[in-house]
Amino acid sequence: MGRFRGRSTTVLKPKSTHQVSQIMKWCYDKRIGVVPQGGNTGLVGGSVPIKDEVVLSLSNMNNVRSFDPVSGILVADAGCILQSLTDYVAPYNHIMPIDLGAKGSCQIGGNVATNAGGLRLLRYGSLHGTVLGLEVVLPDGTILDQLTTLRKDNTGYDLKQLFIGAEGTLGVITGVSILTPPAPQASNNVILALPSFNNVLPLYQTVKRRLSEILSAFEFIDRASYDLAVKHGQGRALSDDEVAGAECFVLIETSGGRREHDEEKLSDLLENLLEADEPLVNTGVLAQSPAQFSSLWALREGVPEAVSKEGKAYKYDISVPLSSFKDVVDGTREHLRTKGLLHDKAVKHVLGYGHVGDGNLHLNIVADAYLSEIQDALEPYIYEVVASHRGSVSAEHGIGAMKTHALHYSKSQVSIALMKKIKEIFDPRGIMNPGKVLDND
Ligand code: 2HG
Ligand code: ZN
Repeated sequence: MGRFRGRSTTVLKPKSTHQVSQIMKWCYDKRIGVVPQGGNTGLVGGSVPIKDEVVLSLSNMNNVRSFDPVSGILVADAGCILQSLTDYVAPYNHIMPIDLGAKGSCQIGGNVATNAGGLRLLRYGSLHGTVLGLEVVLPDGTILDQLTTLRKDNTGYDLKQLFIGAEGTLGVITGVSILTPPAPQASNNVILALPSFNNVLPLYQTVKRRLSEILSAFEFIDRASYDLAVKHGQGRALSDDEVAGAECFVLIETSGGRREHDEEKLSDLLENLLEADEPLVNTGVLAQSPAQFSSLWALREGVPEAVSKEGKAYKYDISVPLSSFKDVVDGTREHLRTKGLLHDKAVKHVLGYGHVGDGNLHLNIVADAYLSEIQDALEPYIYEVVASHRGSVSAEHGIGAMKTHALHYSKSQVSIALMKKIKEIFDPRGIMNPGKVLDND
């Protein structure tokens, strides 16, 4: 993101849990701040030292420890790259329960530490459900071995949940045990062009009903996001004629057990949508080959990349009721316009896209440069809008360094006080990823 900077002089790259433990013990004794770092692909500055902390990179811990093809349980070092784990389990006909655009460089430990959501959450649920066990090095060097491979373990407090989404503020995740689902026998996708945002919700209802168990993703891309993705070469799904009159797009993926059955369901759906008296969609393009399947996904996954190529991005990753997605995006654009900030030298685009199925909207404001006027116009404006919907200021990217001041919009004072007590128990010297998630005060 290029938004967060510190003055770290040292990066340590341990090769074993024992070495991580020795490093943490040393830093604990000397009260040295430590920032655990995975693939460094986060969007909220969670893996960036903001003062003079030591960076503890997990990159050299990248071995699979075990895989059981019967249960699908994978145990891996935290530094394993997500794509390499996907490749590892593929010959056994399994997939990772998580998939995201950063798969080629993000690491499983970072995924778990940030409770990354991604594109498969609709189908496989969050990491709070699929992670079975963790190995964590605590700030004083103690190794907490909870690397169980049991599907069921109901013996008291489930401590591992505290580290999932703690963004490295309670300890360093060094190993992960995770349940991988069987690979679907058939996957397909379709992109639909919609004349109006108002059709997204009825479409979602129809699609859920008609595709039922084979629906695995339902992603939303507004027109501005689509145009930007195409402009920056992130795939071209539809012809000019097909996109004419489209206010937004929806990408649907199916994953099921029998190709003919799934394809029949998907083409029936498409036929039904296009032939309805008042069609919810203008047009739809069904992937006809694995290459087309990938290029439809590339269009959706490529939106953040297109945003980075276009300018400096202010990213808000929020949960609000589905019905308000468009109002939030349009409202932000209007707000910036009334502040006189919507022009070529300030804000160039306001985009909305994201995981409709999860109620998660990515609101990206693309500007020419990071400017304090823009920042002040966006915050607390956006957080107040989110709070008015009782939404979340971070649906999937986390709090990191970016949103510590905004935590209270989504968490009550009672919750924050308890979080601080938990932090104090695990990290009494405040050396674990200081200044992230919770304010230092
Ligand atoms: C996505 O869904 C990611 O593409 C990134 O969560 C979203 O960059 C963003 O705002
Ligand atoms: Zn996302």
